Amino acid sequence: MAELVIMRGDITEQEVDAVVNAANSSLSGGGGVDGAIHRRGGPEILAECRRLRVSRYSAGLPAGAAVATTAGFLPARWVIHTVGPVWSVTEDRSALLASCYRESLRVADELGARSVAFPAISTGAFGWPVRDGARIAVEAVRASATAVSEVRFVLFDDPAYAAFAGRLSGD
Ligand code: AR6
Repeated sequence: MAELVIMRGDITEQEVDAVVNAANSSLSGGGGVDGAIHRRGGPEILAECRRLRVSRYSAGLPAGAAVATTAGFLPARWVIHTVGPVWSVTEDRSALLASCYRESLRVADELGARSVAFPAISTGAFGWPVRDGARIAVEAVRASATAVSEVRFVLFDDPAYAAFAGRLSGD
């Protein structure tokens, strides 16, 4: 089973095999993690995303799915783009959020990645409450049969770090 690690930091600075992008279905960039990855990773990531839109994902990458591209100028080798669900008070979309983590690890296994850094998917622009997002993330990773040896959650602020720390310490 993968070792789970948490840290405060910026996902674009991680020296891991793959970093996960909290993307949207268009794969054309955005704010938050997505904006930072494209800004720092350079144009080759977007160029590959555009090719994916023309080939495999003409209707966009669905929520819960994941796909890899080059990492451009980032220290990682690959970016795995996944689309989290938008938080809803009327509908339980937890399975889609869990699927983001599971599918990203499946893609990582296909690539042969051994270390993967995740942000707290959906907990920014998509509005998911961070403590619940942390619970789903940790449960989904722990339940995945993956060859990845290190899963690193890279948290941008104190509330996100505290949520993941609480979850990992077994509450
Ligand atoms: N490194 C690590 N974590 C970060 C970074 C960073 N550089 N920047 C923000 N976070 P978000 P989402 C945290 O909004 O909720 C984009 O426009 C942030 O504090 O990046 O899945 C996409 O194009 C939060 O805890 O992703 C989509 O349209 C977490 O990362 C939409 O936002 C996720 O915040 C996706 O929204």
